[in-house]
Amino acid sequence: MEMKKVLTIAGSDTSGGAGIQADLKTFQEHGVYGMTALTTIVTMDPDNHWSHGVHPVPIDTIEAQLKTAMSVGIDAMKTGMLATAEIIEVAAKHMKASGSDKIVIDPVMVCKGEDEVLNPEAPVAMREFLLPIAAVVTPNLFEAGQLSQLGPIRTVDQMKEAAQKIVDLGAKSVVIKGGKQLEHEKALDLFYDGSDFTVLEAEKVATTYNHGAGCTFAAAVTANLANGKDMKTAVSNAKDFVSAAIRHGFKLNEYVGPVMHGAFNRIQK
Ligand code: PXL
Repeated sequence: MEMKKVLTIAGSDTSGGAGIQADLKTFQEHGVYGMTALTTIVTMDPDNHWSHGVHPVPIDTIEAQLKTAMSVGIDAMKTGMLATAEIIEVAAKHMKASGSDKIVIDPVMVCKGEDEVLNPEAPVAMREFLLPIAAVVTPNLFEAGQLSQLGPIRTVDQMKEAAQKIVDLGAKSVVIKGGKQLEHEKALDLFYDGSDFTVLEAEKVATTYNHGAGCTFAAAVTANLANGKDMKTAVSNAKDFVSAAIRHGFKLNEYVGPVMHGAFNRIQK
């Protein structure tokens, strides 16, 4: 059996629920071979309310990882936390040079629970370098507001407007994760491929143990693309995968509860 190779260009979440850890666990669940280019290491301070420390990897080391991974030939790739405009630009250069049409951009701007944008230059650099090479972009509501420059998004109509703007900036498609943040009784996500809008509905799950849901969703889309699924199917399969992971989220400590990456395959289909 030919093994599909996937690459994540993302940060390390030491707590294991999000970032490169979420990506590798999700890739494994999909039977694809995961590779990594690590951009930052995120730590949490147990003596200060789990506040996050972001420790960037030197740019030369990031570039050396990208060269290593790209040299083997990658079937699909994704980005997560890229942290600085410089990292965004270097990652985009290597992804573009790969010629891949299966590039999933998860435009991570904040970690859950932290509401400052990691770096104000990041959305600008994402618009310029990442959206034009994206097969799909997977922003949450906040990130969609930043990428589209529409600001806070609260309704499905505003999600559609943001989706159109993101496609106008060069992305082939976009899925805006309204999730349970949206003022609606269901958890709604919006998929737009430049011609049709599809609203994906799921029951809201009453849990705060959903750390890593965004990374897991984007990684599942990437794995599905590597496995030959078309974009709409990849997005819909990924939503089922992450919904099961959220339903089985668990408490790690008093500050964080990650999703259960293996729930879809081993607890409930
Ligand atoms: O969930 C966003 C995220 C992405 N990547 C890394 C993270 C986090 C949040 O903690 O640590 C590495």
